[in-house]
Amino acid sequence: MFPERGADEEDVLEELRKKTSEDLTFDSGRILGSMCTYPHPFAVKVVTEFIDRNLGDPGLHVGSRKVEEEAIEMLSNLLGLEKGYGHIVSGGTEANILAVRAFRNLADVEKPELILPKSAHFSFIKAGEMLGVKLVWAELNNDYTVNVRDIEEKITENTVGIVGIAGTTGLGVVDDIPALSDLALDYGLPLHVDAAFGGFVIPFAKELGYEVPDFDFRLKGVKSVTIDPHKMGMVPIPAGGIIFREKRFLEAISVPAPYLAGGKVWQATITGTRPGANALAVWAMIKHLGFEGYKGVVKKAMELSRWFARELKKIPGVYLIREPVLNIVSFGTPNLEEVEEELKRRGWGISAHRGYIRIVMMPHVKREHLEAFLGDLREAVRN
Ligand code: 0PR
Repeated sequence: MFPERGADEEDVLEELRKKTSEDLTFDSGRILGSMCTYPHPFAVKVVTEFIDRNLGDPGLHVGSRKVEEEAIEMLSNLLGLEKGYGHIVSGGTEANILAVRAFRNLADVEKPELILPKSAHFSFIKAGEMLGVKLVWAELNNDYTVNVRDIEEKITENTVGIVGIAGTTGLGVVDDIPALSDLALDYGLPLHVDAAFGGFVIPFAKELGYEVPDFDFRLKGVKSVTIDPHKMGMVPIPAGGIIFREKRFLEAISVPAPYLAGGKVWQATITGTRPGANALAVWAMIKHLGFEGYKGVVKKAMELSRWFARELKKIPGVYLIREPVLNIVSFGTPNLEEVEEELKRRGWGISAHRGYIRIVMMPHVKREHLEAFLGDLREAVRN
């Protein structure tokens, strides 16, 4: 019911705290299956200070628009491109939708089709439905990377683009993007790389000596990349990223918004009014942590994931779905559903996929949390 009269802030807050007390929080260490984390305190500070900025009307917030452009430029650099074109958006879903939209609009095909791995995130289902693009699902290899030959066989005159994934949602697997890039170039098709998760992991993991395939704009067939600062970038939700290699992709999805303060304004994003504060926080976090700072975050996460994978293997009956590539470890157990139920009953925030449990070593996940989890897992499996 809409209240007739207002209440004191303290009373309202108290009620809110009570209502949300059932939520799991990141700082409790119980959330092990999420790709989000407690945002970096500096990013929170930035969002608070600039909370009123609206990038939907860049003519009003001219400075913020420039900062967004600089954030896109820095992300492009991280991904091997001197200058890219894109936006800080609401998340990986919007970023993926924008990429599919650009590919479709540029292709001029009556019955557009997009070829994507069976491991692709469900955001592509939304994209396909909204954009009238038929999704053609490609098979996976035994190691859960996409089968490049199957993608090639599925190319038709209606194909508007190909998708590869750098850090799959379930297993953190990185597809053979170099091979996909070659294929895309051979057929004159654009390749979109969904690095929503991996974008803030792979560049640093590579530098640390982990063997991960190339995945970014250094490969000429890659025309767009999704990279989400609200995952491993530690920026508050919402902060996704979409970057295109060339301006024409962005232009293909831009619509005029002629009455806005900036005069001749074009909008490419799905959202109109959209948070400037989060884009500023992306910029600020990159400036604050730098490559070395993020490398340190990724180092801890990667080491923890390797340790956790080794520990899991010591539990009778528990098996890895595959050796981890990034900081995601997924495993199966006997009586999986019962084990999942028991772990959830014991207060663990895990992500139960079909056939396995996914643990994501986000910055809030510490070794002591995982040790406690392993103890509970051992008991849950035994029962
Ligand atoms: N692409 C990939 C590869 C993803 O893993 C995700 C989200 C997306 C795109 C879409 O990103 P947005 O959710 O930002 O639109 N992957 C996570 C997942 O499905 C999202 C998530 C995050 C789920 C936190 C749960 C959670 O607690 O696992």
